[in-house]
Amino acid sequence: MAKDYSAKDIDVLEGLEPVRVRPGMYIGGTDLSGLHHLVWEVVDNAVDEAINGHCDRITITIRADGGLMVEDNGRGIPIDKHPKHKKPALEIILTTLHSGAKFSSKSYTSSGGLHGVGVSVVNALSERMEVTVKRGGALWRQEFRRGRVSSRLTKGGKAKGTGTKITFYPDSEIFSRRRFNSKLIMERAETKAFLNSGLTIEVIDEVSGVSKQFHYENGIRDYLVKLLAGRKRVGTDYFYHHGRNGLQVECAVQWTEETESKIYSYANSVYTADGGTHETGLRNALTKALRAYIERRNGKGKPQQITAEDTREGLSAVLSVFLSNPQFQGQTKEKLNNPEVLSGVESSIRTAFEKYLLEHPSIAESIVTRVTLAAQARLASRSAKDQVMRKTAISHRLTLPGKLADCASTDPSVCELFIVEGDSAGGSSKQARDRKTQAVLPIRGKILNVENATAEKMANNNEIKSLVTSIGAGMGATFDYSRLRYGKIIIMTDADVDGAHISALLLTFFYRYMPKLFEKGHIYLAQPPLFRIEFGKDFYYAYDDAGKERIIKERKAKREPEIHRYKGLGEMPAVILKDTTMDPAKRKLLRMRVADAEATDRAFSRLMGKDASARYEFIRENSETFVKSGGSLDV
Ligand code: 28F
Repeated sequence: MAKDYSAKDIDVLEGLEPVRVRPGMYIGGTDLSGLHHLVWEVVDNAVDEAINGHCDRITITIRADGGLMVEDNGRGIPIDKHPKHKKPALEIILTTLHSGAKFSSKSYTSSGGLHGVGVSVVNALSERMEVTVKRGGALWRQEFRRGRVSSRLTKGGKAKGTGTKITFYPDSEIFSRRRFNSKLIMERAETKAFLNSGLTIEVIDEVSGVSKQFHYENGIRDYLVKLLAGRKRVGTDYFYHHGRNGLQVECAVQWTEETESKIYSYANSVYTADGGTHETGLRNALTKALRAYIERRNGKGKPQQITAEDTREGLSAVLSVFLSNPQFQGQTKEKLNNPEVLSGVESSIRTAFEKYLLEHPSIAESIVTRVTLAAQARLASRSAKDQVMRKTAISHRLTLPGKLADCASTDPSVCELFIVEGDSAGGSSKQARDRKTQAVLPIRGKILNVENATAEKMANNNEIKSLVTSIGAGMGATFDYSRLRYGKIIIMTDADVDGAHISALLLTFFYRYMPKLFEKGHIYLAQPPLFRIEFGKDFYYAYDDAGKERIIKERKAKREPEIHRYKGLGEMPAVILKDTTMDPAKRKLLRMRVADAEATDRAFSRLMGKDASARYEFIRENSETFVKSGGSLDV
């Protein structure tokens, strides 16, 4: 039990000025939420007395005169004089920031809403605060204004029993709205009663005349029953555990037939909406205990692998931990961070739950059935998802144009589609490709001049249709970027005028009907070589006339080199096509970027009237050249 404190146990830190200067730093804000933080701070100090076993009744009164009163029947705040500061402990606690008991592992000091910034903050933000203490058979009283002493501690008449009563009036200079929300206060009071079984909390609202009393002998068990009212529960009863070994762990757990999962978790009776290490410990404990139980039941042979996900489905639980140094994370401080709590909670609950399952075989069976159902649903849905994916892929493949030589991988980030002109090119590129990641679609003849074709003419054009189906993302308004089947779409046409024309038409088509492919840089132009220049056994490739001249000049060869001009991809040996144009490690690609969509739009409209070579020049001007340096292109 906590040792008896007195004035000497207070470590005084600083005055209250900072609190009035920046109240938001201490109570989060000066709106109604901040106003109610004043209430929670005072209530939590009274609840602390209950947690430490000295109080079993708290009364909260919303006064008609705008004040808020909290009274407990604890030991009463000490009033003995501080040996150094020569002031009563009560005065020091009420007028200095962070004054309060040094942490001791035995007493669970409050970490209520403000995490124990202390009642002095409430005092600083109150026009008036009146504190009365019953202690040592006498009634003591002291008043404060905006955190400063306004009357000395006075000893009144005889007092029966002990306790603390605090009445405060929020400062109108700080809070523009000062109406207390009785529904909110009642809810919070009820939760405190659930979390501290045996504690009676009464809320009296003098404004509405309504008052309510909360008392739960079975604490969080009653809480769970209330939470599960009307829900289809699994098993005839819940699992309850209360363990104390330094860390105090209490939980009430029951599954429901529904899929949603809700854990109400608390640390030192503060709601941790974002969970934390205590919740993780609970989840681990339940999963591991159920796994152990199932393995024991099925025999080692067939461990039904259930996952945390399976135990989460339909899980409802109230988890309450008490520890002496709670660490809360994040801005809203609604997540418990203490690492040691995870293993503490897990071991405490796992042992108890394993025992519970063995001692309640029929309930255990209901839980195992429920969790196994979740596991089967998970496996089924996973395979269904795969099924759908596969089917889509298969069905998609079934509708893919016959002339598409598709690649094996279905991962768009590695797959490439080469659009080639004519069957001969198609042939050699199909040989040259890497079947795993490179698909080839031969486009026969000149596809429609899409620039001024009507939509239905487009839609009926076989070339367009096979192109759209192969790419897999639809076109125009129905274009769905997420269904793109290839990370790179590479136009590989002969380097002659015809090839340039086809390239221009394809680019126009993509620009008009799949603009996102341009925006995201998925469109490339392959760069097949025009010339192979041989100096004896040495050989070079040139991609245009200028390149050819440059190579010959540089070599200053004695003998004339042998120059071979490639008429078209179709008559280029597959191995050379691969080495010079398709192999990602050796090729060069022109990546099409729409630097300025508007200018490109105008240019395409203008170009579609011009001859192909002008178009081709435009294309080359509008592209980034990736000179292969061995690295892979980033897409
Ligand atoms: C209406 C709000 O604040 N109740 C409180 C106590 C009791 C003790 C205490 C509080 C002593 C030195 C910190 C009494 N006797 N209700 C309340 N009840 N604070 S606040 O002590 C404060 C410590 O520094 C108390 C023996 N030990 C503790």
